[in-house]
Amino acid sequence: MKLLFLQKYRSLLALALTVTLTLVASSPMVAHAAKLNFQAVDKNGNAMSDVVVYATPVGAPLPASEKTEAIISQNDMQFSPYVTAIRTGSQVKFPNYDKMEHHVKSFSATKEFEIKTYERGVVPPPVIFDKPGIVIVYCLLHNWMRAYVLVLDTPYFVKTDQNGAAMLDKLPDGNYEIKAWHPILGSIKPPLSQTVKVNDQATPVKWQFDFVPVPRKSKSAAY
Ligand SMILES: [Cu+2]
Repeated sequence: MKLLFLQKYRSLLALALTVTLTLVASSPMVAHAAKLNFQAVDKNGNAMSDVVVYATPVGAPLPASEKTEAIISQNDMQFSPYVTAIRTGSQVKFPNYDKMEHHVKSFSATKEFEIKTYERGVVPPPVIFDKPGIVIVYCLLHNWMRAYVLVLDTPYFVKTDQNGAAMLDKLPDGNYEIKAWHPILGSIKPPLSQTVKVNDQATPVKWQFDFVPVPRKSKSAAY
């Protein structure tokens, strides 16, 4: 009887075993990791880019810090990218790819620094951001130039694209406090916040801000 059972279902068992092994082989290091999709819109319901969405585990420790590096270059008389999120302790390089000189300066309490006038092709020593918070970066020679650095204790962050969309994956199972920040909020207004239980839901977590972002200042607008 047992033999008959095995013969009958042998192919089915083989298939099940294959599926199981495939799942095991493709599993990440953590027990289970999920992803979350986000959608950010402004007061009128239009997509908002440059929104940093970041997740902090509730009742669970943050993973060990790892040093990362980011680049904010000077291109076409602007900082690029406009918004950068990094983890506390990370360093940022400010290479100048313009024909003009630039003079980079932050007055922010989170990280005050100055890179005095430097020309094309120069990559000054990186700036280390050792405290969480918001840093506004200026160029003292070109008053429209501005970049934002959001320094975060959590490694789980992402920035929305032109469609207002973003995705966080590799999130360990659990509850997260999720926040959404945009440069218009600056360091005065708090970011939007909600608590989410992570699962593989297809429906994005939605954020609606109560303003319409003003366009980024540019050289042409400055004269
Ligand atoms: Cu400049």
